[in-house]
Amino acid sequence: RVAAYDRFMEFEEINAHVLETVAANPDIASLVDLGLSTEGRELLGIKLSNGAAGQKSVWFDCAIHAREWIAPPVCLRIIDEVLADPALRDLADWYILPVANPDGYSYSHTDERFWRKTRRPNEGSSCVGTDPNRNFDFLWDGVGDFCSEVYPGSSAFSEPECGAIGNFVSSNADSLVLYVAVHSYGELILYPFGHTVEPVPNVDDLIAAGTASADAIEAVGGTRYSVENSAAGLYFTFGASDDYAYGIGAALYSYTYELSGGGSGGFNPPASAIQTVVDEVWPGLKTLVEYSLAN
Ligand code: 0X9
Ligand code: ZN
Repeated sequence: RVAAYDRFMEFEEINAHVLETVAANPDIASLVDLGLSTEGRELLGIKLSNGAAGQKSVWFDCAIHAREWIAPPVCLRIIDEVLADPALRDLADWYILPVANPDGYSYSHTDERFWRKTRRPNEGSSCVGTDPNRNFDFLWDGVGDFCSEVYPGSSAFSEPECGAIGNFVSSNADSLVLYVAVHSYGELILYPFGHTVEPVPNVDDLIAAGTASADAIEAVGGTRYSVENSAAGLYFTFGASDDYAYGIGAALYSYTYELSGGGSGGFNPPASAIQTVVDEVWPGLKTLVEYSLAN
């Protein structure tokens, strides 16, 4: 069963697709059950591997921000490509989590299209949810308003969705080379850190890999992604997933991809944009994997 790229799939359909993919490709694919979201939805990742021991690994998650619907198709495209090409599986073991915030993603389909956060209630407030991309246990910033779109949560990893990813990343630190969080929007390839513009030790490699990736994207249809330090290119943040993966020393290559925007406000591209976005971003991600494993 091939993923749909002509419409935005709902959460249940994406998980069913993951399960069917694993069932249909038992020699290549296995389920990575990361546990449950606050509302009890399954966090189902997929591992694609040639089965050899001691392989390096790469990780991709999509839609940790609920409203960023253009992201899951990119994760599904990665799965399609890696299933079809044994050479990619010889490069590394691939781990892909298509919907990192399933409660929020579902809510953005049923109730509020532009919902960003998780759906865990905040005690003593009518404002629901935590920004999962401020909830990771790296320089977590404990100050914040429940009602803010970037509320960091009651503690680091208060959100089970973030704890699940964090646990995977920290327990696979030995093999993990590359961490990528796929977001929208802005056509940006962001590298650590979000809390400082001070260059990290391997900043030259991070920029070189990001630039090679941007070149590969541009070669498809002319869209130019810009490669930037998160704090310089965007704004200052604490507790983001990419900074966690880099900051704890798990992934030497760690990025946030901000895909193309669309619709009013940028978070609402039409379904007709999906195919173009996945077609241009896949070569960029493949290039990133190749570069990070070779250097
Ligand atoms: O603010 C975010 O969490 C991300 N942008 S978004 O518009 N998708 O919300 C950017 C995160 C970039 N990474 C770090 N700042 N560490
Ligand atoms: Zn986002």
